[in-house]
Amino acid sequence: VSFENEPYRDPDFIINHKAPFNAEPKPDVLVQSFITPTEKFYVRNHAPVPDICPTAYTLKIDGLVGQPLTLSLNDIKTKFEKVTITAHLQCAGNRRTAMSEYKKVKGVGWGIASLSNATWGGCRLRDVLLHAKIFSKESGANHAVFWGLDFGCPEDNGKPYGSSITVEKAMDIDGDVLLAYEMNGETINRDHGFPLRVVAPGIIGARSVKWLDKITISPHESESFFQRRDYKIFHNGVDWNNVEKYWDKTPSLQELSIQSAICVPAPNSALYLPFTITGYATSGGGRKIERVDVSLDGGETWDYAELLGEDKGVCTKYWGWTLFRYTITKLPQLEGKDSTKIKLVCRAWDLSSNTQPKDVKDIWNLRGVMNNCWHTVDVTILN
Ligand code: MTE
Ligand code: MO
Repeated sequence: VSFENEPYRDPDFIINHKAPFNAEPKPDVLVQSFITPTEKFYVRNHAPVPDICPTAYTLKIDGLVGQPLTLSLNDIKTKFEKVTITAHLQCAGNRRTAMSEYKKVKGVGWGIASLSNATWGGCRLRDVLLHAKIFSKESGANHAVFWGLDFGCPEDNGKPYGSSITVEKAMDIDGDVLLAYEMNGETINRDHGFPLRVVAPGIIGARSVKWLDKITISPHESESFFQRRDYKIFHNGVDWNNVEKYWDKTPSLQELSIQSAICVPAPNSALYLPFTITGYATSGGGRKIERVDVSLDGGETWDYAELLGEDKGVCTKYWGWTLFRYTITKLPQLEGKDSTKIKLVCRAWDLSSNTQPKDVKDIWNLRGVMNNCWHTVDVTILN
């Protein structure tokens, strides 16, 4: 595979892997706006970026449907109602580096910024599947299986990237799964799936297949490596010698869990009062973030942060992220001293009262996925 025809990228990205390209924005840049500018939106590729001619492009729909379809880009844009939603995408590998620091895991290292928030324009997957006369669940129509056009994924013997979601999610009128051709009001760019990608909000980024080639309605999950082997939380006794035994027994990840992180200040900063903590909070399944707690003493005592922006537009669920802010004006233990070291912590709560686990050791897993433990930042406060 050749990486000679990759698109232009923001020089400010933190590059975690060059080819295939995997990059995240700097944490302070990430929380500068509710909508992430497209050039700052994290990129997670498994192969070279395909260069697709939009006029020759077609989307195929087959499997358990009464009317298999081949649709042009123009068909997608004109035959189906256009909807725009705000949704964040988050890689299941977000915060993997921190999990690996506790005990080594395998996978591309990610800091705290392999998630971003955008507006997406496209048609509903539901409308396309209704047009294709999708069979009932009783006939075995259980999974919507997606294949991309990015041939050359080394993990899967050079096959393109693929994965699947349930038909229940795909057909849920409040599920808001889109076939998106616009991102932040513009034609979606090459890194993010031009000319058409799935946006499956509320579930791990891995299911939002880019450069969408084909949708098959199937009784079974995708056969792809990325559905059957990867993106699973194995229990902590699973290692590289016995993992094969657990591949089929361990469910593939769908909905995201609850997550938050402090993006400003950076770890080990030295700061004067007053200063402001800024971060993000998200949950899976479109569950609203009800509350973010901030601690200045490593989690002994907590206070509520101020929440910013929950613009859910036409959706009934909260697919977008929530930013939070907390300003520290006084610190009693600083009195009479030149400086003091403190441990900042955040943890979010969603409308089901889910909250984040304290320790990474309790959720450690072989692939380093879904690290959502309390996020801590050590800083020094100067007088
Ligand atoms: N789709 C294809 N075709 N190829 C890929 O490598 N990566 C997936 C998903 N869809 C991927 C893909 C993963 S793991 C994530 S987290 C998201 O795309 C990232 O989307 P983004 O690059 O637009 O941020
Ligand atoms: Mo991902």
